[in-house]
Amino acid sequence: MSNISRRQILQAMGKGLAVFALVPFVGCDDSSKKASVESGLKAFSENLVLDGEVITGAHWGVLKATIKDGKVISSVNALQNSVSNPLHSTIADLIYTPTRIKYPMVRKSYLENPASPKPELRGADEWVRVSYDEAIALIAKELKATYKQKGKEGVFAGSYGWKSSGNLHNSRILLQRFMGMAGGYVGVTGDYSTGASQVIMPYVVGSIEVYEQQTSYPMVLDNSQVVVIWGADPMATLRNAWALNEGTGLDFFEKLKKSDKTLISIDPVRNMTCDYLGAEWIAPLPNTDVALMLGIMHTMLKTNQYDKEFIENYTQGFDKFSQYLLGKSDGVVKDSAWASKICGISAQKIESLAKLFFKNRTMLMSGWGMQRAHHGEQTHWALVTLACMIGQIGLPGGGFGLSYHYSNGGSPTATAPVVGGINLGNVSQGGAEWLMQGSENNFPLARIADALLNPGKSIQHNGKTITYTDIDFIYWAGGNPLVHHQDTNTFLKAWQKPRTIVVNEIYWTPTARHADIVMPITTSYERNDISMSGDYSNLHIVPMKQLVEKQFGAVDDYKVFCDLAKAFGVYDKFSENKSEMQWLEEFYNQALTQSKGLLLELPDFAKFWEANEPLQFEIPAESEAFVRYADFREDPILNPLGTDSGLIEIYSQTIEKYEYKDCPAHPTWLEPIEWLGMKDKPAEFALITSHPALRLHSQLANTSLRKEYAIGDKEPIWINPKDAQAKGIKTGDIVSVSNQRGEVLAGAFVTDAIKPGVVRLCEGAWYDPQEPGKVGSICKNGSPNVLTLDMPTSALANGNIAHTGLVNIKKYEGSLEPISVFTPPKGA
Ligand SMILES: Nc1nc2c(c(=O)[nH]1)N[C@H]1C(S)=C(S)[C@@H](COP(=O)(O)OP(=O)(O)OC[C@H]3O[C@@H](n4cnc5c(=O)[nH]c(N)nc54)[C@H](O)[C@@H]3O)O[C@H]1N2
Ligand SMILES: Nc1nc2c(c(=O)[nH]1)N[C@H]1C(S)=C(S)[C@@H](COP(=O)(O)OP(=O)(O)OC[C@H]3O[C@@H](n4cnc5c(=O)[nH]c(N)nc54)[C@H](O)[C@@H]3O)O[C@H]1N2
Ligand SMILES: [Mo]
Repeated sequence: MSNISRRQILQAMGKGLAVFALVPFVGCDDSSKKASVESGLKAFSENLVLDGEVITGAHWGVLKATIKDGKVISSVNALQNSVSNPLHSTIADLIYTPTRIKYPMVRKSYLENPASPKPELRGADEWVRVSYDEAIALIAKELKATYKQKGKEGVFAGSYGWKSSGNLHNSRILLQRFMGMAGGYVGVTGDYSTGASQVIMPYVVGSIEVYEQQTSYPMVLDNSQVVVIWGADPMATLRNAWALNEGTGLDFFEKLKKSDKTLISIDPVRNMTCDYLGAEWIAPLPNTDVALMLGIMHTMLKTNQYDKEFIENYTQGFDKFSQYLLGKSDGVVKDSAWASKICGISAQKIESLAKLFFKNRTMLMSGWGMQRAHHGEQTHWALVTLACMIGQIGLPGGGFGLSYHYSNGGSPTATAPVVGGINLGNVSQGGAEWLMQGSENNFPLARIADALLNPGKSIQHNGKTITYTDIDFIYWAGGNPLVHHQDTNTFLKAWQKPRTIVVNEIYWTPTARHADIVMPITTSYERNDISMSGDYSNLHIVPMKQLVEKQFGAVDDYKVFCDLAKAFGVYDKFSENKSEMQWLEEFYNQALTQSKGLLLELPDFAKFWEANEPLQFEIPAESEAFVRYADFREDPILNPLGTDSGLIEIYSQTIEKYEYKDCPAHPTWLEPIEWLGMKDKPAEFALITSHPALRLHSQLANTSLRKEYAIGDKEPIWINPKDAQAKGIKTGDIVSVSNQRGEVLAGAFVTDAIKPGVVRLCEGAWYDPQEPGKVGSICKNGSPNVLTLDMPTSALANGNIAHTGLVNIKKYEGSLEPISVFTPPKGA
């Protein structure tokens, strides 16, 4: 790897290509062929490598693919990381899997009569192959019909999802760019990841906090004495990042493991990270962390072991909050004994944590699973308040961090120019004003089923009223809502409401199977792109050269939307008449221009592209020494936070004014709708639906990695030995997991790495109904969202509550049908 500073770059360009046999690209349309000639790029740029190594990238890393006779045979990390990532090996599987969608397909009843397309047959109907041109014409015709009947309020293009990395082939942005130019659309606000936290944090600390640079990993290594990993599993979740993963987070945790710091993991599951670090495992009942934190804070208050100066100078509202802690406002003293009864951790332990945190330089690193829960806003608010009492926010290695486990949030930022990317189009240049209007009916993403089912209904959201529109046309590109959304059976009903559903997909995912029109999309290895590594570090600019020919009839999302744009007369605006390579050159040139101001010498685009190597940038000492909130701590008057008071708000007067019953004005313990401590439990076990270590959500489920975790060809469910014994369940048994919302089959994994009373079934298992198309069918593969609740966290954030919910579990004695979701559906 070449560290791009000054002259080294030119040397780096000389190292190079182990290239080989080349053939011209196929599948580009005429304009792009002409354009690539015009742009004057050399053979490497215009031809595929048939034998050799090519650099590319994905959410899971910067990768080097080995190609033989025009086929990818293996892929490995292209960077030098100390911790390996099993996801790196998946490129060949992803290209050649039999789950690929080969050609444009239309659901039979839809093709027969698009005006009355029998939406109840989605997921059950046969598929009919149509030509690419027919598919484009059909989508265009029906979209125009919907615009005419329902206006832009009838068209949904929120299309949430993790798609593939790459700054041009960004399916969701391409979709919305097209829709904005074609006539407008209803979109969404927020996301599934941090739905609660990103809405409450601006009231508390003045920024969304969850996607921001953390006190750097080096500062933690140098200064923290106690590191608490609170509801996070970074050794699993740092295998992926939003752009290309530079792997620095996993490397950091390896160093942390070797350090002599006190490491604690607070999680109902003894997760991968806890095991890897050999950390102390403290296991609260799911959804009870707020009670645990209140118990710790009450102890600190009572023993007078908290930082009064910090509270005084940097926060506001502690007086009201302390009244609550002491029970003066509600008659309930939040002492360690009270907390212990709720969270299941001994009072003694709670008290010892209070002391440990206060006496040592302590970093509280929190994951997001615990805010993906009923009243999830409270969890991080309570955590920040605890960090305020400890008083180390803004000190090296102290305070709290909400993104150490995600996209390498503690990776220091390099001095790097930033590569451009495709955007929604220029709204200010007239003629596209609907892009602005398109947003007025946006609703919080996780309310999608509610929105589809209840047009005209108004909900409260973050101090505003939002009214759902009557959605009749859905276009999804780059996400898997049939798998990612909570309460699949309610979602299936909602999914029957629109007249038309178009899905751009690479694979026959559950979502593609439940669409009307499916467009076959290329993997990111079948197109040219560019990206950067490091969501926070900007560590590399990475060329993503096409590895292999487009498979079957697969096309790029870009081409689909170019052709739809033609049908709507907005092609010039949409494409700016640029070819793929011209876009990439333009994005790269944005970085090139910036690089001058940074006194960096970058190669021109052609040289960069031909070099087939990531450009790496240097990390300056001041980035290594970054301490979040240091400037605020230094001078809260000169550097106020973006909150109402400029201080950390432990009590929010704005939230008080909203008068939401489910989101009071200071961190509060509120019982979740379903939890282990409730009276009259509707089911016996708490269900946790963590992010899977060997997938990215539902992505990679169709690779050979599945063999490493599937049990009885199903998603594994973790269950404690005590519970397993009581139910007569052994590892390897097929179990039925059910509640009032649905039933799934899963493969039992009996382990003491989970707290008794709790089971874990990871999100992302492909929904595989025993009776396709039937609402309420058993899922043969164990998709956890069949069991989760589709309710908002509160009226403040309306986030999803995927980690809240109870289930029953028993050995399955019925007949077993083979898994079918990895075989293309009938007609395909
Ligand atoms: N129970 C439960 N549910 C959860 C969660 C949980 O913790 N528990 N977590 C939630 C969270 S945080 C998230 S982020 C969501 C994730 O939900 P999603 O982001 O929807 O999940 P993915 O499996 O990444 O889906 C991405 C899809 O895009 C497709 N794709 C990839 N590249 C391209 C491309 O270039 N073009 C097109 N057209 N398609 C492409 C992939 O094949 C895949 O089907 O799930 C949420 N759901
Ligand atoms: N390998 C891999 N990496 C990923 C992803 C993936 O799918 N696979 N997804 C990416 C995305 S989009 C996101 S949003 C992030 C997700 O990152 P997170 O949201 O942090 O991940 P989760 O697995 O949902 O939850 C983390 C931990 O919280 C624990 N937990 C659940 N409920 C509770 C609780 O009530 N209290 C406590 N203390 N702990 C609890 C779980 O057991 C789990 O170990 O990861 C990203 N990275
Ligand atoms: Mo996420």
